Amino acid sequence: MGRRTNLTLAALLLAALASGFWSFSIGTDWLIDPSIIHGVIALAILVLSPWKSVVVKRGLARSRPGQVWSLLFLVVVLVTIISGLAHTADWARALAGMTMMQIHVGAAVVALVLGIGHYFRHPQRLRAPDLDRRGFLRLAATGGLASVLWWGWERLAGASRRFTGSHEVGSFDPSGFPVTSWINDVPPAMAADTWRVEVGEMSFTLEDLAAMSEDDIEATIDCTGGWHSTQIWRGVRLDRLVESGAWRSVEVVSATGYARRYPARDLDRLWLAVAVGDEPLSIGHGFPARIVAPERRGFWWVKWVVAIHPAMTPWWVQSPFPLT
Ligand code: HEM
Ligand code: HEM
Ligand SMILES: Nc1nc2c(c(=O)[nH]1)N[C@H]1C(S)=C(S)[C@@H](COP(=O)(O)O)O[C@H]1N2
Ligand SMILES: [Mo]
Repeated sequence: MGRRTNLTLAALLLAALASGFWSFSIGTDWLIDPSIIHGVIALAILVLSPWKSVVVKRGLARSRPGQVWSLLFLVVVLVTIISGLAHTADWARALAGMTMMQIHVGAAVVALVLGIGHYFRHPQRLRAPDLDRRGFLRLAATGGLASVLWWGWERLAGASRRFTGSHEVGSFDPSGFPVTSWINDVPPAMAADTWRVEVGEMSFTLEDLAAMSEDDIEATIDCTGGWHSTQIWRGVRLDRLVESGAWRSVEVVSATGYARRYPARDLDRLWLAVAVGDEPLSIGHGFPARIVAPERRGFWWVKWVVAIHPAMTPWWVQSPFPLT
């Protein structure tokens, strides 16, 4: 009995991690929201807690070395679940200088490490009868209960969110949305008159870009930190800036070294923006120029752009999430 509970928990934890990163990576609305799948999987862990608590009591009854780690694991899993629920209910956007989402993902990654240790201290094997009819009925009941819990939580606490799970802030107010970095980039101050952006063999000044800007783009920036904001941006579409060629991708590089690579076929859906809501970009929001990438999550919206390199490299030759 306990073995089956433990194995189901192992599967749920891995599925929660996978669906969490999945919902982090999407920028377009799909038929099924990964954030819903993620929520149901996560709540299924709670559904199993009465059974798991029997295992825990039995384990703790025989004192063994290393149990402190199991208890730490328990605490970290609880922090992960509670911070997830707190994000959904919008209890607090930030705690101790971190957003609720940062706490959530940070705790989930620590839980993965502790969980691997826990598994190797308590290895469990799948046996053929686990996959019989009763096993499936049990799984279905767990999934059903978790779905009902998810639905109830959504009605009770779920503040209105985008399909990514993000909350709206300061739309159409160019100073109303947060200045955010992926990890620890500090806004670099750049002089408007000496700044240049290198695009392949060419180079443009801020004045050039302002003169070439013809598009007003209404687009939603949706940070994986858990907020989104819709603004009117102005800039130059990248397919008008980049010399045409048989490129496979373009890499956009920031003054800080932060960079992302996009498929060349997306150049007509990406802008180098110099203004938001009729005002120049503030330093924090990417002055002199930043990428506006509708349908892509915030980490694609490279700020403080200094170079755009067309290349023959496929766009996916990069880490799925930035590393700096
Ligand atoms: C041990 C792994 C994890 C557990 C147990 C877990 C648990 C939870 C829970 C309980 C919620 C609230 C669900 C709801 O209100 O419907 C949630 C929401 C969320 N989690 Fe996780 N999580 C885990 C890992 C991750 C990871 C690795 C990421 C991202 C990389 C992530 C991203 C999110 C997001 C974006 C939401 C908001 C979804 C929404 O509001 O609809 N989670 N998580
Ligand atoms: C939500 C995830 C989990 C939490 C919070 C958790 C927590 C705990 C705690 C606090 C104990 C008691 C202390 C100890 O004996 O080490 C324990 C025992 C145990 N856990 Fe976990 N665990 C989880 C998932 C798993 C998984 C995925 C497995 C294996 C696949 C597993 C296998 C075991 C076993 C075999 C015991 C010992 C039972 C006994 O000695 O009778 N647990 N767990
Ligand atoms: N150079 C650089 N660009 C960056 C980042 C960064 O850390 N460095 N963070 C990205 C992330 S994660 C987001 S959500 C947006 C935030 O843009 P904002 O500060 O204008 O809200 O910028 C993106 N562009
Ligand atoms: Mo972000």
